[in-house]
Amino acid sequence: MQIIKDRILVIGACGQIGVELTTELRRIYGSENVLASDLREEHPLLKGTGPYVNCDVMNKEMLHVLVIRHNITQIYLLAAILSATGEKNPALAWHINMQSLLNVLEIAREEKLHKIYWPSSIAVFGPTSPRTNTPQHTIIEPTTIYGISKYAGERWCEYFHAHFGVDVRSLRYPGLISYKSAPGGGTTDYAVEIYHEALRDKEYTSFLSEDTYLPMMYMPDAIRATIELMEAPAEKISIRSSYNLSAMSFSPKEISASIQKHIPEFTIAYKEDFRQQIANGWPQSIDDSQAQKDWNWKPQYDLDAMTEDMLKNLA
Ligand code: VAH
Repeated sequence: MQIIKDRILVIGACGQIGVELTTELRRIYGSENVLASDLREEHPLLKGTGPYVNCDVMNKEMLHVLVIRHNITQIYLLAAILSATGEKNPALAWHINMQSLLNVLEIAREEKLHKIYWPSSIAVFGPTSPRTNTPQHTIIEPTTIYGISKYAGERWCEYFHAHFGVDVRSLRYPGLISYKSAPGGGTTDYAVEIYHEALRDKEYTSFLSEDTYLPMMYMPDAIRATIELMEAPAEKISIRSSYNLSAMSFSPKEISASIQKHIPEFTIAYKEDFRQQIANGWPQSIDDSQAQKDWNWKPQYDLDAMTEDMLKNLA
């Protein structure tokens, strides 16, 4: 039997997740088997590490030609407008977040692609969802356009799997923290900015109040979770909308205390902006027992381990 080598297309490869996921996929599958793409020009950390093309995921015909020409068997769709940016242009956020997914799901169906990955977010939950240990199945009434588009996208993923057998898999990422690439206009971006400014200015003004608890995860854990989900046998996957995923929860006050263990003179101030309202509607912690059960999910980084690694790599 001829083993078909997986050939992966990463859409949104220059974003906060895309840069690190593309690098890890190239390490696992071989650089020549992972085609990175984005609207933007190639991220410096990707230059010279494998094939790159400009791709507008909103142009379905062009994307379809790209998939056929490069014998693509898997697509990771990471392009999206995030929560804070989305609230500034709801119609555009809805259009981009939904049409990009529908374009990819249709092509996956037509070309019988092997697997699709599409990220959802804890932003699908709203103020009427239980706020602590938010379950996999519960009341879901998102109040941001980003959350609405991610929830609608989850329903489309489940539909394409049930009706057309598309093997699409998804994770409800918490806020993700990384040092390699900038975050993309989210409400949890404070948890990345704070490390940069702690090192540069020894101070940071948080746009979320000191006791705003949010589910968070260090990028290495998020990348590993994505790969472990995608490599799990199909029969282990019981959730075809999107899996709850969790590692830790912390507040601006707690992350500051963690930083002060390394930079004692660091100080934080608070000046809430419109993103406080978004954060108030999100869970404070997530129950990811279904991911633990189905494909043995287990995080490795807690707040202090993340802080140590972030400050070491940013310094
Ligand atoms: C955002 N970073 O803030 C994203 C994420 C849970 C937050 O979805 O919009």
